[in-house]
Amino acid sequence: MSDSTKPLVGIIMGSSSDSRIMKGAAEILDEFKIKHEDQIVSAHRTPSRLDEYSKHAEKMGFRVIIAGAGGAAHLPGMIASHTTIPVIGVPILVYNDKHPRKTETSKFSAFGGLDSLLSITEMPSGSPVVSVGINKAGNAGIYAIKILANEFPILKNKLKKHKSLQHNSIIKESEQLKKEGLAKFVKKKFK
Ligand code: RP5
Repeated sequence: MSDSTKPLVGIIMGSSSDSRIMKGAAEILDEFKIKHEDQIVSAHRTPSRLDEYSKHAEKMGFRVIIAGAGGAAHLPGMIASHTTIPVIGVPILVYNDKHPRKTETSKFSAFGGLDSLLSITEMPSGSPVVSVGINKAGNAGIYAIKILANEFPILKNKLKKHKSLQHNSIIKESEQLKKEGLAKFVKKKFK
């Protein structure tokens, strides 16, 4: 890539609670050796940072922003409304579990992440945000690489290799299943 010292992707999340999910995006970008900068930007706790971060992202020359948030999940949409950089939203299911008084019922969002998914995808006309599935930060990483591949053709080959590895691993599993039979395969694989 043209300048490997500069991050091409900005990863942001609403809270440290989201970091265990958002690391999925970082892992795939690392695998493809794509530099990213990671920050916490809370749309409701640090609202002034929305504008600041958007300006920072443009100054840094990020090509894509991956933004994860749980609950009302306004971070991806708010960032998208501040910048022309494409934003990929990651709706997050884990909710509030870093708080000391958490209970099993307060740990997860009341709507199982659907609240965040709808909040991200239902941005009003004129300020679009794309979204991956709930907690699918890795997919956001792959999608970001696909966007970058338009500019950096070397990534197209890497993505093709990634696809062929997926293909081969399924073929291998299928051969194992065929050889062992379903009952034995399940017992061994999911013990
Ligand atoms: C959202 O609220 C964050 O994105 C997070 O998913 C959720 C809970 O945050 P904490 O209260 O754990 O910081 O803004």
